[in-house]
Amino acid sequence: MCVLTGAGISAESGVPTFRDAQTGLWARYRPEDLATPEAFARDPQRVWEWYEWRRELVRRVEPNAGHRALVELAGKVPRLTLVTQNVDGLHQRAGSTGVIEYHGNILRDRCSAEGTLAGRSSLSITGLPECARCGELLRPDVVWFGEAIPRQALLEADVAAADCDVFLSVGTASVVYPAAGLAESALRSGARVIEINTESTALTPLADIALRGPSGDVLPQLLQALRR
Ligand code: BV8
Repeated sequence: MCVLTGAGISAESGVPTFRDAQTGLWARYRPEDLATPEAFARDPQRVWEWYEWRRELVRRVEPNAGHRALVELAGKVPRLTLVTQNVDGLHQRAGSTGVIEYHGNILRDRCSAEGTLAGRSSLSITGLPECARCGELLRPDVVWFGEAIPRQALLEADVAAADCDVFLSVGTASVVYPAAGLAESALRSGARVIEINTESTALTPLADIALRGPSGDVLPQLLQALRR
């Protein structure tokens, strides 16, 4: 089994999805305009403000029944590979292991020049975090639009999608590539594709089964059915 999750699985934990109108302060910004290397080069302060706001929010929330159901599901099938587009780390906090963080993790910093992970260092005069080794700005360890997926994650997810018997897509609009291509790859390899989403998406017409509802309800129900 290969599972791909998106922002929808964290929605019931209180993490706004990308397609929701961003609440409050960020209502006027589009993620596509902030989550890019160009935005960071142009205005690192504003990009860091957005990520700090999201980090604080992620630190305050808890995994929900959907995250926990995937932990239990992993014990019920011969092999389950969990690929997430989310950067909130909630799958790991729920107990999932071997999580493929396709778009990185918002709670980690990395040096914008060396690419290496960095502990939080001294803040520069502008209040922005700098690399203790080279003095360049730190950035969140996430994949921005226009940036490549980390090689290891790309390869492992490709193999899991091509090899699986069942591909489960949970809480994603299936708009962002190459993540959205994983379900198509599974279909081409003859896998059954199941989608769990509160709405229909670009994947719905291609899926063998589309379960309509919040993942915090549907995933536990799916598990219940497996227990019989
Ligand atoms: C790449 C990390 C090439 C950062 C993210 C034109 C110009 C430029 C680029 C492109 C272009 N056209 C295509 C591209 C490629 C681009 C792309 O796909 N753009 C889209 C907008 C068309 N992709 C990229 O740029 C990727 N890189 O292509 O690089 C390359 C190759 C080699 C060398 C160099 C370069 C990188 C994309 C990664 C971007 N980073 N996140 C951060 O988080 O800050 S993307 C981010 O948005 C998320 O990670 C996620 O992937 C995406 C949001 O999507 P979803 O997760 O689906 O969430 P969304 O809000 O959209 O939907 C929520 C869903 O949940 C909905 O369907 C809703 O109905 C449902 N839902 C809600 N509540 C529930 C629920 N479901 C169940 N239960 C509920 N309770």
